[in-house]
Amino acid sequence: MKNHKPEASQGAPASQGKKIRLRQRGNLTLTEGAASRASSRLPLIASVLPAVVVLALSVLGYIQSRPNTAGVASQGPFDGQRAFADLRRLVAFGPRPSGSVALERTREFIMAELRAASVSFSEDKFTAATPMGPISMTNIVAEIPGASPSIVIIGGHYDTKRMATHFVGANDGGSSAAFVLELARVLAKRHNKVIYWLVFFDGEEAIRRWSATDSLYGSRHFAAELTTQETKSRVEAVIVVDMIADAHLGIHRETHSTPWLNDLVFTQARQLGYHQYFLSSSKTVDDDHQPFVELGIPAIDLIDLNYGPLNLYWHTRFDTVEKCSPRSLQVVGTVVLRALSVLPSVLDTCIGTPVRKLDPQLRDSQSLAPVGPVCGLR
Ligand code: 1BN
Ligand code: ZN
Repeated sequence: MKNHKPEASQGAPASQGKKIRLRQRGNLTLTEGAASRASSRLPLIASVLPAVVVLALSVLGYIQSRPNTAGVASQGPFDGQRAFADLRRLVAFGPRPSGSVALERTREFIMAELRAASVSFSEDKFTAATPMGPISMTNIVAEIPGASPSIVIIGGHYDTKRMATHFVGANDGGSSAAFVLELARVLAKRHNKVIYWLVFFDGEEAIRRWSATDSLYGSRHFAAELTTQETKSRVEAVIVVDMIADAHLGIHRETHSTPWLNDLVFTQARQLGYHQYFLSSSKTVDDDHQPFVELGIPAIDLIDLNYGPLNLYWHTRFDTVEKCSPRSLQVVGTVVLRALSVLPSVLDTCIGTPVRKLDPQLRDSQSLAPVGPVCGLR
């Protein structure tokens, strides 16, 4: 009788078992031997799968974190290269946690630069109650005169996170301080419609673990002091920058930030053609703007929350100068300066001086915030 062997089994050694048909998919037929070989590979596949997934995510993360501001042309008075030179000098002080000698040296550097730019400033010293006990902290508050009594605050932190590793915070702590310093130089050379306070916040970082009481020491102290002063009612807006030198820049709309300020800044960015750096999606984070939001003062946080492949450079020893770019500082500087130039007219048109003068309580209400269509911002 003719032997009708399944094709798949032809030529297979007899030791590989009975040639019975086990599974057939299309033209493919598996023998018992082939099935057992396949099932013996399962543990192997299971063991390499996580590595493959990690590799794929890393490649994806790497692709998404490649520098994207390289082609940005220098424009306007904000000098990204000069800010970047400051960032390098800040990093050269090494790790700069609150209360450290390195942060004291950093403060001296910032104050010397402010003096050189003929910007007057004061030191706002306080003792923070932290999980490591009391720590002396100092906000630096520079003031640039303006024609009206209104005040606009631009701030960022200059401390770096206390870490077991050598963490120099080029982006996280370096970029914000360098940015505020460069902005002070630019604004000091102008005749301004409003008063600017440029604030270098100490103690943004948690001493142990981020919580409502272990974080934002400098901005919480500053905001608390502000409530006791007549000046509070004159603070029209607060712009906070954080981690804005990432060579792959991507700033989301931060959801605790005041909506009309987000609209204002992101509209200016869009008009400059910076959609790829100022993104349309949102993220939420607590940062130095939060204490002002809680006081009812319009505030925005411009922060890049994706730093390196899978955010690997954030709060690690990889947060170094090479991961940062002068072009990214340039982009944010140009956008912020444009936003500042339209801000006084937006405040006059949309909130209106008479309302503020009549009822300061009303002024603090978010309902009196400018709304996009009224102000032509959308
Ligand atoms: C920003 C820089 N932050 C800390 N260093 C604030 C933050 C808190 C960012 C939690 C992400 C998560
Ligand atoms: Zn940080």
